[in-house]
This record gives sequence, C-alpha cells and structure tokens, in this order.
Amino acid sequence: LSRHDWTDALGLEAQLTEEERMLRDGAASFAEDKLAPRVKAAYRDETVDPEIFAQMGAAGLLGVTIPEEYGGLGAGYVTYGLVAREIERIDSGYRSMMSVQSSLVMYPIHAYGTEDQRQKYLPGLASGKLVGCFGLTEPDAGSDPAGMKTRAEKTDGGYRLTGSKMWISNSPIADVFVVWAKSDAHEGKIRGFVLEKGMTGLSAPKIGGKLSLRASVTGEIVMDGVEVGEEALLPGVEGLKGPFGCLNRARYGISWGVMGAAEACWHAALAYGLDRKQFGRPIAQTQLFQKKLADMQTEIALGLQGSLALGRMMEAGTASPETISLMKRNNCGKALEVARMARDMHGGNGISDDFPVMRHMVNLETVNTYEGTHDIHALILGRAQTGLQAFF
Ligand code: TGC
Ligand code: FAD
Repeated sequence: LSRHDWTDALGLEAQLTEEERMLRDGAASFAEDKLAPRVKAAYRDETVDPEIFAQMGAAGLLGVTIPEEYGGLGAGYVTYGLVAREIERIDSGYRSMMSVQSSLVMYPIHAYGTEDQRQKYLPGLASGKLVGCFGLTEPDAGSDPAGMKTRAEKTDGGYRLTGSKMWISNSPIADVFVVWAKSDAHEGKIRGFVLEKGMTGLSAPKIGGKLSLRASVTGEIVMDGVEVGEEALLPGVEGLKGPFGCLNRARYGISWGVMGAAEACWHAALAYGLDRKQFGRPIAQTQLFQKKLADMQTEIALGLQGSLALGRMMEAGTASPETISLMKRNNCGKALEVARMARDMHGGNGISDDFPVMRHMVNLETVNTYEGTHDIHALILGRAQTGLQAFF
C-alpha cells in the first residue's frame, strides 16, 4: 500500500492527463492572481468589474469545450470541470460568470446556431470582449420553465419578443442575450433567440439586495416588443430540450465547481483548527473537530470522483441528463454541508469576511437552487426510477 495523501485520498491527480493538469494549473494561477485579490471588496460592495471577462478570455477560460476555430480552447469536459473547480475555489459568483458565458451562451450558439451566428458572436464571447447571458427563468416560471409567458410573434421580416426574465446572471452587463420564448410561428413551441444590447425595447435592470453571489451581477431581462430579424432565431433546436441541452453542460460544470468551494472551506477550517487554541490545545486536536475534517475529506474525495466519472462519460457521449442531475444535486448539497461545518468550526471569526467560509456558504445556497433546485433534481431521479412523474 502507498502513503496516504490526505489532499487527494482517491488519487484524482493520477487519473488526469498531463494536458488536463497543465490547463488546470493555468486556471489555478489565474484564479489566485486575478480573482482572489479582488473578491473580498467585490463581495462586500456588490460590484462586478466587466474586465474580468476579458481577463478570463485572455487566459483561455471562456468556451473551454468550444472548437479553436471559434476562439475556444477545444478541450474536453474534464478540463472544463477542472477550470470550474479552480474558479469556484475563489468564489461561486466568478464561476457563474464563466459557466453562463461558456455553457449557456457559447454552447447554444455553437450547437444550435447558423454559421453566421457562430462567426458573429463566438470569437468575441471567447475573448471576453462580449459578455453573454441566458434568459430562461421568469417571475412566474422557475422550476417549471414550460410555464413561461415570453412570446415571439411573427412579423414581416422576423419576430417581436415580449415578456420578462428574472434572476438572470450577467444580464445588466451583457452584450449578447440568449433568450427562450414561445413562438407563435412554430406552434407555440419554445425557441431560442439571440438579442443584442441596445435593441429598442430591451432592458436589463439589476436585481439589488442579494445576500448571496454578490460578486456576480444578476438582473432581469425586459422585452417590450423587441423587433428582431429572422437571423436572430437559433434554427437548430425547438422545445425545452434546447435550454436543457445547455443546462446539462452547466450543471455538470457546477458539480465540479462546488467541490472547489468545498475544498476552500475544508482547507480553511483545517488551518484555523491547527492555529486556534482553546482549553490549552489546538481545537484541531479535539475528536469532534477531526470527525468534521474526516467528513469533509470523504465527501469531497467522493464528489470529485463522481464528477470525473461523469466528465469521462460526457467525453465518450454516454452521460445521461439523470446522471448529471445526480452529480449536480449531490455535490451542491454536500458542498453546502461542508461550508456550514467550516463556518461553525471558525467560531465567531466564521462570520467575518476576513475568512472565506461564510461567503462560500451563502453563495452555495444559490448554487443549490439555480440550474434546478436540490429537490427538483430528486424528482428527476425519482421519475427515472419509478416511471412516475411527481412534479404535478
Ligand atoms: P419534460 O417533459 O421532462 O421534458 C420536456 C422536453 O425536454 C427534454 N428534456 C431534456 N433534454 C435534454 N436534456 C435534459 N436535461 C432534458 N430534460 C428534459 C425532454 O426530453 C422533452 O423533450 P421532448 O422532445 O420530448 O419534448 O419537461 P417538464 O416540463 O416536465 O420538466 C420538468 C423538469 C422539472 C425536469 C424541468 O423543467 C427542470 O429541470 N426544471 C428546473 C429548471 C432549471 O433548471 N432552470 C435553470 C434556469 S438557468 C439557470 O439557473 C442558470 S444559473 C447559471 C449560473 O449563474 O451559473
Ligand atoms: P420555485 O420554482 O418557485 O421553487 C421554490 C421552491 O419550491 C423550491 O424549494 C423548489 O424545490 C420547490 N418546488 C418547486 N416545484 C416543486 C415540485 N413540483 N415539487 C416539489 N417542490 C417543488 N435563471 C436563468 O434562466 N438564467 C440565469 O442566468 C439564472 N441565474 C440565476 C442567478 C441567481 C443568483 C439565482 C438565485 C437564480 C438564477 N436563475 C437563473 C434562476 C434559477 O434557475 C431559479 O431560481 C431556479 O430554477 C428555481 O426557480 P424559482 O426561483 O422560481 O423557484
């Protein structure tokens, strides 16, 4: 038997290719150099510097799985997951910015768009000169996106879009809006449209007062009769499988990302416990503290292995949406538990922004909710086992 590496109990490193490790190390350096120094102030003041997108683009972190001819990295899904993990180690909000751009904006334009749409948008999105957002959720349609009210009516040369989207990451600073609407011209089926900042009738007010994900900006998308040409339609998909095809990729990336946040909390708790003394000894020398460390280590090692197995399935084309639900649900729930434990293990200091644990904890409340809540993913898994849908 070989020596135990407590940071990597199940030997994740050895299961990665050299190229994956190299790209992961690049993302880790970027996160340390460019994101870590700004996160405390950004979170406290609820500010987002759009320059982050250009910096991520220059580092090759936008569109990791998009082919190089469109400005992407042309890498595999495991690399994408490793990048998400490194970014979310700093903050879930920064990972959110990256994954919306990559999985929810670049992916549908690449997968469902025309060659003209790909050429027009993908290089700018990959470089971060353009910022994208994805509008599916509405004030009255969250877990049930089929209940959306946004409509696209046929006009002479295109469509007129009317409706509003709610809780949309990046929307107040977005240049490119991928929105989903029921189209009269397509028997009321859900279709995707690409809108651009500055179009008449299009606005994206910021949602204020967020107590979570404060380093990422969230807004509405208001479409008050926005007129677009035929070229705004994403022709390659119709129905809910359009947005869900994007969500599959983003949910997978989240399963890795949250493990990065969990690792940050675990490592912070360990360091704190070794340093902090009570009753004449380090609190890390108590049995309860060590049990919590063991639980954290176990859940993180298992969660990472699950994401890696899923990533390999994505690359082989054998992953199912249900397996993605399983990993998104498990890893978000487990990361949230780890963050809550770490917050507790820091005592009073745990509530201060001098330590990262409470920020991660409240961020993970959002991540456990968006892209399908913890319970919605349970119902997806329950439906697959029983053949009975329990949504309504
Ligand atoms: P259902 O009858 O299950 O399916 C309707 C059609 O969609 C297809 N489909 C999928 N296709 C591909 N991948 C998937 N994961 C799919 N899931 C469903 C399905 O095959 C069917 O196709 P067709 O051709 O037969 O019509 O639909 P339902 O209305 O019963 O859906 C139920 C439910 C709960 C599973 C679904 O609506 C759901 O997952 N709700 C959660 C909503 C959600 O995840 N919203 C996310 C919004 S975006 C976001 O949060 C971004 S945050 C990003 C960030 O900041 O990082
Ligand atoms: P609801 O659907 O109203 O759910 C409320 C509660 O009811 C949950 O606990 C849920 O699990 C439960 N529930 C609902 N239905 C059932 C059921 N059938 N059975 C049992 N329990 C049920 N959306 C986008 O389109 N694009 C984005 O970029 C985006 N970014 C986001 C960023 C942030 C910061 C946040 C908070 C959200 C974002 N969202 C985005 C929206 C997100 O996807 C939704 O909030 C999420 O899907 C849940 O929808 P809801 O908020 O309407 O909650």
